[in-house]
Amino acid sequence: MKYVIVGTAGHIDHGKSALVQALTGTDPDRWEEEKRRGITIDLGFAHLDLGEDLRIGFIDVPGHERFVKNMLAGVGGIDLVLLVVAADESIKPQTREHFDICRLLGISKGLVVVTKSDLVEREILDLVKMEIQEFVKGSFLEGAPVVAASARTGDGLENLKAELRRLSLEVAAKSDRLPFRLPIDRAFVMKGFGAVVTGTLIAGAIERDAEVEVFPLGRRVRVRGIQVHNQPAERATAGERTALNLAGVEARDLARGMALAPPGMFRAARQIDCSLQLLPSARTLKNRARVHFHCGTAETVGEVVLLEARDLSPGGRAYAQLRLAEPGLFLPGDRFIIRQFSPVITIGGGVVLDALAPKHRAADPETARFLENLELGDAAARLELLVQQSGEASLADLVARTGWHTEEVMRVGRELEAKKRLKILGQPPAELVHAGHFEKLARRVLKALEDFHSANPLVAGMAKEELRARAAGPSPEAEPSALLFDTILQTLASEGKVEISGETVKLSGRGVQMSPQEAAAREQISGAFENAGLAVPSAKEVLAKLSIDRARAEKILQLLLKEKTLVRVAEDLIFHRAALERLRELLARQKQQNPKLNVAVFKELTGLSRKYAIPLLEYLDRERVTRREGDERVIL
Ligand SMILES: Nc1nc2c(ncn2[C@@H]2O[C@H](COP(=O)(O)OP(=O)(O)OP(=O)(O)O)[C@@H](O)[C@H]2O)c(=O)[nH]1
Ligand SMILES: [Mg+2]
Repeated sequence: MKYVIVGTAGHIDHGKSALVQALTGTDPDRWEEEKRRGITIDLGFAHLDLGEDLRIGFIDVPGHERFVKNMLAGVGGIDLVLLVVAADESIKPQTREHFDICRLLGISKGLVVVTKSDLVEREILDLVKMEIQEFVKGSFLEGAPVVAASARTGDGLENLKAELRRLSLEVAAKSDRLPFRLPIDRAFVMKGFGAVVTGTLIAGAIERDAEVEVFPLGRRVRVRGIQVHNQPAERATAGERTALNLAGVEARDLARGMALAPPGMFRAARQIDCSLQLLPSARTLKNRARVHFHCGTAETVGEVVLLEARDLSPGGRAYAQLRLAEPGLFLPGDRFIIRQFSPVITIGGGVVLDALAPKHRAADPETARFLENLELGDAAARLELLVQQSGEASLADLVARTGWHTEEVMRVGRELEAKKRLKILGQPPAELVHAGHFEKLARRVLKALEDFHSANPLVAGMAKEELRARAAGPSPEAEPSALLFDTILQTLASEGKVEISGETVKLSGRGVQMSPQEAAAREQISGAFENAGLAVPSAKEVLAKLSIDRARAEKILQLLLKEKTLVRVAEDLIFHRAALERLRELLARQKQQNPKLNVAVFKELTGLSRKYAIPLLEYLDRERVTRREGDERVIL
């Protein structure tokens, strides 16, 4: 069974609802107030089977200018528009406005019905048809059928059904390759079931018992039951009129304008980078103008930040950032409508290019160029632009920003990786890094090491964390992630450019560079401690005997400590490694005779005074050579 969604459009009282009722037998005007006033206020729904293989879901919209916002909540997901024009009135303001909206939303198929054909003479009917043909020239409806019909007499209805069937069979199936998304157009309580929401499923598929996230609430709820076009179902797919019974939420917490999507995948957005189109009938749009924003079933007010010029002329196009008063789930490719703040009329629309962009300032040509590339590029070009813009981006961020499944981001990412445009890091994949960014950081790392070695000839290398901070360049927030930084170091090491030992990194072949005088000092220091055995002199005494200045002497001492030739056991107690090793051997031998010893035995064994013995024993405890037990120690 193929499902197609048909939306009505047209001026108030032109017979939209009567036509839907004549076609389906269902009165789409559900409310008492609608029936009493004889006008449609909110969306109405009805179904029609045209053959065994085709079911049409009608969304009937109000024509009244005050309810265009309700119309906008219904028209977002439609496949076909039924533009209704009354034969006795022809084209009127909301005929134009609704038609503009359909064009701005990129609706690509439809037909025109001249209703109330029973009210006019043949010549008038022909005249109206001609007017309509003129009116739709150059639009998606040029050349579309213009069918005369009467809801009252039934005239023309069979012809209309035949045209509807023909066009419906031409409608391309909506892609279910994108993640599930349902903009909510109604939320209510159903007795015995609880919260129910309805909407046109605009992407993906949803199954019973699935968990979904409600945007912008951020709440997770379970799908307890599904109906597709009023029939119970296990699953709903893109393009279908869908009702979901939700567990874990009250109907009063849900409303039109919210949207459902897979949990944890997307983020509600407030700043929308877009390509904006102004209707020729609109007034010049000024930078920072306030507008009403309609996207999917959502509606809020927003401010337009124009990125190219200070204002946008009627009929013009521009890249812009919309700053919204309330957040919502909007993804690249979504079409939207803007209406003048006051008086409220439709003035334009556009397409979302990026809903997770940073704040832009007005008249920012670089951002405008970026958005142009984003708009015109294919999937690979768009993904590359997003990765390039942030240098490195987590897979999760890219999923939220593109609106694609993780697998799709990875598929396109691998294509780009094969072309050496980016690198995919992590196992499982966690990050995408632009090749240019990677190279820039690698160059910065090498430069930072070069600078470090020149400034610190007596230090073996640079601490990793310091190097990572230096790789960020002037802006600290640009510091590479640990994963990226490690990958850069590994790459440079495998290219033989750097050497990593523990937490220290140095350029290959670089490190400590000493003058002959410094090398001699180093020997002197090392020798002084080694010769002293365990009865070591203070560092101060050793350094005082050197012929080089105090600062350099101190650095050489640090170097010896760092490379562990010398070991600092206490504040002013430094030993040579060899002496400590001999001590360990001594204790190992002692253990054969008696694994226990006290301070007195230790002093006797080593010939040391208390001043050395106590810190050394504590050092041995720390090193787990000995373990203290009361006044004694056990040699381990
Ligand atoms: N004679 C005649 N009257 C019609 C026909 N279709 C609708 N009407 C009448 O026109 C009036 C308006 O019809 P609706 O179907 O409510 O018009 P609508 O376009 O749905 O109006 P809104 O939803 O408020 O925009 C009603 O009184 C209908 O009975 C028709 O084919 N012939
Ligand atoms: Mg109506």
